[in-house]
Amino acid sequence: MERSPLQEARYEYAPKLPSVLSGGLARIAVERGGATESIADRDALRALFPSCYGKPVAKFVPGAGASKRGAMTVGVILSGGQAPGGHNVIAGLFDGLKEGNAGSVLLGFKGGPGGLVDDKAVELDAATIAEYRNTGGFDMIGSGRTKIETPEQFAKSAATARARGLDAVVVIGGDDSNTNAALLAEYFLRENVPCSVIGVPKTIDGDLKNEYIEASFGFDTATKTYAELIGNIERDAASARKYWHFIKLMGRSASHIALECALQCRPNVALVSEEVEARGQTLAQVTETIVASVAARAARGMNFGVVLIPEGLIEFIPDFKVLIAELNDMMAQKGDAFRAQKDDEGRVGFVAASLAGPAAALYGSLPADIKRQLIMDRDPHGNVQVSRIDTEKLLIAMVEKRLAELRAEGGYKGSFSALAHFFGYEGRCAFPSNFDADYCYALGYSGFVLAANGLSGYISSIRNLSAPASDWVAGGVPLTMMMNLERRHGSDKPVIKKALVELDGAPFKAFAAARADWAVETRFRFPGAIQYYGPAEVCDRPTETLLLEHPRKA
Ligand code: FBP
Repeated sequence: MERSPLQEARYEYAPKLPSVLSGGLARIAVERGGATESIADRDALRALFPSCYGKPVAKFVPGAGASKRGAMTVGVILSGGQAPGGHNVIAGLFDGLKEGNAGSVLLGFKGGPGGLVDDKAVELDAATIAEYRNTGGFDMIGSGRTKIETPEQFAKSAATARARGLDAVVVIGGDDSNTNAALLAEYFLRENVPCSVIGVPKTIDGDLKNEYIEASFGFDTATKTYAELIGNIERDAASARKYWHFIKLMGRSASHIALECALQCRPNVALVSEEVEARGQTLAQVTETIVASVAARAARGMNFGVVLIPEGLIEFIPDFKVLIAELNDMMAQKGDAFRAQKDDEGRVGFVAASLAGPAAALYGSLPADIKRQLIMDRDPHGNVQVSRIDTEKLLIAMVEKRLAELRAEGGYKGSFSALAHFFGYEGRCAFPSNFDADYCYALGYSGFVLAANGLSGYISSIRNLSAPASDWVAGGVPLTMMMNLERRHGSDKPVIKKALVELDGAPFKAFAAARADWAVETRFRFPGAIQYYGPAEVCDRPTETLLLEHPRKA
């Protein structure tokens, strides 16, 4: 494949490391805190994770490294959706390993967790790693969404670890994948498989965060990519003055991406699913929020604007939530009959006939495309594939209908011409921003230090991220600390708690304080393209979300 000039240039980029990690393995000591607890359901989790529960938080500090120095064999897995920086996690892990002992080996399990189960691995050597440094994508080894859950899958994973002589396996993934990592760590300890399991927080969605994980990697680059596109569209809208752009933004569940893009671009309307849920808003009420802005701007002669819509919105609208839950149950219970239908029309008819009450009425009222999209296959974790539901088009249709009513009543005299966009896949494989390139490299390097110290059931953690990289704090956090029990497929399962947008958090409050003005005036802000070279305040600036949640110390 021919390389672009930027790709060539990015090979030369040397990621910045926290100073504690830059002196080499021999100078990194591990400071351990006290026993830890999970965020909830402590007794149940203690019982489910007898070997891993309660381990201390680990912090890397300068000192005499107590790390294992023999040659190690480490496996790495990319799990779930692509996120910019994944290759740098692997590069950081590789460099740490080789620095620890030149004879160490890094194996890449191909195609996600399934690669471990089925023992499909490739050795990652220096030449391979060099080819992918500071580049986007997960194509070095591929990714997958296989969930390791059956006893057979666990046993096969253990067999792979034994056969390959793995000292550690590093799972780069989101909340579901890191939950899997915790289960695997527990299983390996119980079965005396001498292999550490270390997680790395990945997801553009930004919903794997807590006190110790300030951000998941990929969020920075993905939101900057979307914000560039939104800013460009805003400028086009303000120039042409004739279109309303409805932009759906990826983020399966949480609205962090939409909120971050709103803070960067100041659109006229940005919906936040968590707020819609908290207020118990119906689809009609959500529509009204948009209509109010369209009508107010039209009255000022501005028949243009920009609306941001989080991908997961409909799952947060209470009546849709009920409908989706009923659809999930129905598709699980009557799966054979459902799948026996010969085409989409048959499946939609079957579903419509199986539903009752308000869920049936809502389903019946939806446009044909949305009906079909709601019953597409779930992902292996049971999630509705919200990226494939055209919420932006549904909202355009709803707004058009409502504006027609208002016009008939004499309350609206503008013109409304809407265009639909969906930004998701465009941002997942961008060249990682300097922030993500540095952060990911540090996460990978830390993952190695955790493994070299024989720690298992930990997630690599880099904190103090709003400070310059040299001041970042590195270490590891026990995965069980982030867990609680949640109802999945009819039973209580231990899972890492997803971080949704907090309505009393600083990012939402900053947005809420400004949005009434943005809804009526044109306050667009144009972030421009990600800059890889130039002044640090332009090139290394983290997200608005991170800066609001973790203000820089003066
Ligand atoms: P992860 O949570 O695995 O990082 O994936 C996030 C995501 O990009 C969501 O934003 C999106 O809904 C989903 O993946 C799309 O999945 P797919 O790549 O399978 O279409």
